[in-house]
Amino acid sequence: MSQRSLVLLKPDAVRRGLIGEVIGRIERKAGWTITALELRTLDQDTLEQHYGEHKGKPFYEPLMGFMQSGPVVALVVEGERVIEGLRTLAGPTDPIAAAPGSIRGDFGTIVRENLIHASDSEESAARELKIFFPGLV
Ligand code: IDP
Ligand code: MG
Repeated sequence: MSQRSLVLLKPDAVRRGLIGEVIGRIERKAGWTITALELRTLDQDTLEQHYGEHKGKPFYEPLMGFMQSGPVVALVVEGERVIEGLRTLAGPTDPIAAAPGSIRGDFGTIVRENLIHASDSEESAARELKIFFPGLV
């Protein structure tokens, strides 16, 4: 089942020079294709739409600040079971709990600065793709 997912390489990944490393892992998955890619600095409005489900939680405001602390790489990835597959590639939210071999497990230590966002369901993907790539057909 071919799907589309919205991926963000967070400001920590960009700052640390890990764009190539992370995108390389995505590219090496057979049959997955990057169909849009852009380096951009996110504004508050975009982030409120993207992370609206977390509004009011203790980590929300620091997350907003962090996500605006530098540019992110936003990309669209298409392919077989790409939503589930990217979540596996990323690892769980807490990088210390994430297995070595996953992106968060290999490179992260701080929950907030966990390098990557990937849509968690088809519904989220559709919603997030509209926010970041509204021109996509
Ligand atoms: P996810 O990115 O694995 O889907 P979510 O629960 O949707 O995780 O949280 C969104 C983002 O908010 C996380 O990726 C992480 O950057 C941050 N975050 C989530 N929980 C915490 C927390 O307990 N402390 C600090 N930051 C958090
Ligand atoms: Mg999430």
